[in-house]
Amino acid sequence: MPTVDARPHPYTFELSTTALLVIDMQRDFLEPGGFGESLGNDVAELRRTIDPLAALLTAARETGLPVVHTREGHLPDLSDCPPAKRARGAPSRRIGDPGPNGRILIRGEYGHDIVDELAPIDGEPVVDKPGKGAFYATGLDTLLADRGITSLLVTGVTTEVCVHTTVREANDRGYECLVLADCVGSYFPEFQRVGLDMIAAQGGIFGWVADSAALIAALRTAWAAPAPPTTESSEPTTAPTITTAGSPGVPAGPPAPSVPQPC
Ligand code: TIU
Repeated sequence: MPTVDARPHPYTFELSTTALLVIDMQRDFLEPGGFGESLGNDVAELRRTIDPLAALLTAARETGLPVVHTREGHLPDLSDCPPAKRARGAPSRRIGDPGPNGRILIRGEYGHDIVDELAPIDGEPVVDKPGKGAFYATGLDTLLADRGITSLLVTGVTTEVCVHTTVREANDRGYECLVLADCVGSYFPEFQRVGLDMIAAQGGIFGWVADSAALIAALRTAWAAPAPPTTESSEPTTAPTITTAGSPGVPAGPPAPSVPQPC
């Protein structure tokens, strides 16, 4: 089983019961002219998450780890948007207003979709959610249960809003969560630091925190090829490989046995 150097202590998980969760990596939060900027935020604060998350996505896909994406947004008629959510604050553009990337935070608009660098590939579910938490008013819990997933590798934006809400929801539902510090981002550096501290404090009250490099290293170790055969056989392996940016791939080993881990 992979073990990741994490805080408050190492995180051990089963490959067969773990998924990578990518929360709300949408243009509306990461690019100018969207919801995040309309709230007065500097979107550049979030964009540093894109490269490490792209590398982690590559590793997850090559190891066969399930990947689930989420998007925050609302129906075009705003029937799933609480009036209080739309009315709050003094944004330059409110939810549903027209912007350079289409209507703000509305499903189907260009700004609502995931940034090109992290675009879902065939077979990866995309969960549309009207709230901050990914479990609220979605089928995420059922989707994960159907796949036997009990452990979540959590990434996305923003750390203190949708990531935190989702980790708290997941924790109450019995999921183990490892949050990847360099793959989650906040518009506020102090919220990034404190948000991560709050997850790992008190013995991991909500979960664990690690860097993506540690996770990728653990995945590579878990999937490393078994020792070469001592016979004369020199059959080339056809196993998939795990690669990280700038490093060669390593042959993958067999998947871990499918033993559900306790919640
Ligand atoms: N405003 C803010 O920090 N975040 C959100 O509104 N949504 C998510 O975090 N996805």
